[in-house]
Amino acid sequence: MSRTDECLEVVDRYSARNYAPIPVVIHRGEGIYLYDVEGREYMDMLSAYSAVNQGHQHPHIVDAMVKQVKTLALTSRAFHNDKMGPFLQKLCEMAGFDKALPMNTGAEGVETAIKLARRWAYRDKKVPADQAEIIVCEGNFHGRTTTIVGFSSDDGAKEGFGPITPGFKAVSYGDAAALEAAITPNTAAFLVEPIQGEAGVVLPPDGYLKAIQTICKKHNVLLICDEIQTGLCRTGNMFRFQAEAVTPDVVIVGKALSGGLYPISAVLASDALMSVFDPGSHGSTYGGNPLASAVGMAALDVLVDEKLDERARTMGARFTAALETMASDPRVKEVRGAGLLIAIEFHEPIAKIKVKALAKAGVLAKDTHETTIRFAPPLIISEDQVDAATKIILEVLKAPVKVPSA
Ligand code: IF1
Repeated sequence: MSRTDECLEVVDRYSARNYAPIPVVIHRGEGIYLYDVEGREYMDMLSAYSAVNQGHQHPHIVDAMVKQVKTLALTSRAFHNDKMGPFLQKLCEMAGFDKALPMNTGAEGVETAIKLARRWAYRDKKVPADQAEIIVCEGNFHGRTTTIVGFSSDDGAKEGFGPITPGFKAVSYGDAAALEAAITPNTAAFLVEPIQGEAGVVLPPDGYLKAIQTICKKHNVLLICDEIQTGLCRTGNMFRFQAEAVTPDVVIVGKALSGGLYPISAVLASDALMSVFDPGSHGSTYGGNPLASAVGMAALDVLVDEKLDERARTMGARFTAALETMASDPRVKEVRGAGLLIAIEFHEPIAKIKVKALAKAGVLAKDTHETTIRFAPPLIISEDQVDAATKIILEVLKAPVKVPSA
């Protein structure tokens, strides 16, 4: 039995079946490369869903992590540690916000923003007790807690997990007029992804972010941007909202805040908004711990020092241009994206077959919604690596396939 088969067998035996990964077993990573247990090399075109924007095992972040882990990892928030303050200062200054609240996973960041919006609605907007509403978008993905899946439009993510947390309603994504029509005096916030990731890299129309900001301001509704996937240089700016010179009231970051080494998320807001949290109202055993703070600091350094926003723009343009040479293929519906968050959509449900063929050819990418393949390599990717990856991708995508009958 191969090493791969042995690994798959033990996972099959002991792991809950809440995923169906492609049957590749990764053992080691470096930069844009992953190596499986057989020693085969792959180019990573997923970056752990944009958590690894800085590349696997980035030496600067690994060094910071190793140094800190030998000194101090966790105190809880019952005591101060000497690393959290400087980390949050750096994050706030980079993002242009007064204050940050550190958590661990993206979903916890989203939950934090929801709690912030509700408290603000009761304290400042004077919404009657327990009547606050938050507007979300159809096709959203914000995580997997019971509250968050309750307002998902994906049946697979929510089915059987009721009763659903009340206080959310969904409007069509990219439709500013629909948002305005849904706002009531009890609306606390609009929670939105600047680009929808899970939905298949769905870009709203130009001017949408600006329009929703204007509408939110007009109606005294908080604009909460979930930048967990789009932020931290992935789409060619430090944050996607900068593409339309918008300033949200609340921003949620996660994933690449650690360069993939550790779960770190944070919510950013003004002093006034963040003041809704008083001692005892929110927290987490691990949030803001010194190990996370040292890793987060180093991860932010790399984004800035290596100008990964610029890199995402130039390499993204090169990658997209290569994929667009397939635009004339009748099976291709669209190539779209921003920076290095790119998708190719087919008219036919061939994404899964193609993703498996790509893995065989040494390129790891992820299908979504049967017809779409996402490409999101680490932002440190070089020109030569873009060319090598897109050469393989084009060869694999152009090959004819038998479409599975439904
Ligand atoms: C999984 C998708 C990506 C996110 C946004 C919050 C979270 C995520 C915009 C929650 C997480 C992940 C989680 C991962 C799959 C993945 C994903 F396909 F499901 F949508 F990236 F595209 N907001 N996205 O994208 O963050 O709690 O996971 O740290 O397997 O669930 P988390």
